[in-house]
Amino acid sequence: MNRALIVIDMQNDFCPGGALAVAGGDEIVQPINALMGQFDAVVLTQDWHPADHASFADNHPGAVPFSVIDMPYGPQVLWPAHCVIDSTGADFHAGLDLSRADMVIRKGFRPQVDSYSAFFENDHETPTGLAGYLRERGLNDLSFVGLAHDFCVAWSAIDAARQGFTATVIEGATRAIDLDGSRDRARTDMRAAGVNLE
Ligand code: VGL
Ligand code: ZN
Repeated sequence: MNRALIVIDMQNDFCPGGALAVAGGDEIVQPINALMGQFDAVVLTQDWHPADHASFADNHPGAVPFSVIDMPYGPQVLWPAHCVIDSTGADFHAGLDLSRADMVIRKGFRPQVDSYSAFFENDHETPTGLAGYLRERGLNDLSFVGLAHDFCVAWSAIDAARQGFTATVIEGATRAIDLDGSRDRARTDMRAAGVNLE
């Protein structure tokens, strides 16, 4: 009764045709649906940004998407505008089975700080509340799937391991953005943090 499937950001903007499309992002929808039945709980995360979000290149005059700037909390990749609150791009992929989701947690809604991890904003100190929810339900064995492997999935799994959860990434049910080697780096960082890759 302690195993949760954490489904990261399975939203239109991260799937082919979306504003920040991850190659093959839609291929993992059915595999994720099939996994849901094997878990005691299913949690979905939803990237949820205001239009003036500081992670959008458009909000930095002269900046190009995928460049990196320094924010007060550290380096930040500037993304194309994506997952804007109430937009179609922010909706879950139409094929994703929402009926099994016990909990939907939104992240990235503070204009001045990005939030890759399901647990903390990118300042690494502002919690989303997810750890408390999982602990209160006794869910201590977490498996991560979804998008993107090398950003939100990796950061979530690393934070989970650091907080004492058992953390596994089911890599076949993820896809990576792979920006300048970020996929390999994410794998190295996850292993170093004690995340199981399967
Ligand atoms: C993500 C970049 C920006 C993700 C979210 O879900 O991996 N990546 N926002
Ligand atoms: Zn985002």
